[in-house]
Amino acid sequence: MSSANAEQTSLVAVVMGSDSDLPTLQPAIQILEDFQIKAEVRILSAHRTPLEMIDFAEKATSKGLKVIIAGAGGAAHLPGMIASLTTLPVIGVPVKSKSLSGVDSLHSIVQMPAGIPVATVAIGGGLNAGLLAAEILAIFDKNLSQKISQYRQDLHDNVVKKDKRLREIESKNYDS
Ligand code: RP5
Repeated sequence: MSSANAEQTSLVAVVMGSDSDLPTLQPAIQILEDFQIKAEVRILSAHRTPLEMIDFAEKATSKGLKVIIAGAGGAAHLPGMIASLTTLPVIGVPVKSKSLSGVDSLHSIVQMPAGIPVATVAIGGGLNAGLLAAEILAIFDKNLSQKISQYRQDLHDNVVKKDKRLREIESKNYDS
């Protein structure tokens, strides 16, 4: 990270209920870094450290955060509780759980009461959460918007390349 970047205010927070959620959130952290968006990363549990979670959410706007990504598994109350404490957009990431494969996390995060929204991505959807946060910031940042367009172009070109190769060598010889 450059020293200029180190001095920037974090625009996005990536918070998770447990360090066991980190592998799910890491793609969000990485894509934000790739787009040179400074992010604050925290472990804050709605159940184990509720007061720290409240303190974080109540100060989020005043310290300059614009979007919060919150990942949790199981009962997964973290995204919804943070959303109840701030008007910043909250993106919820359901973490795949051991007992119910993350369906519990998904249902918990997505079923918010009217008035307190959480934008919920797929189970394990850390990457899309990071991209969605970048897209929100890009509404007012042309340079960032161009980077996201380039990312989409690269996705497109990659599929076209794979399609070309598949047609050239036939499916039985295709090794993805
Ligand atoms: C949730 O409980 C966390 O978000 C995590 O997904 C789950 C399990 O936590 P650990 O027991 O692995 O710390 O609060």
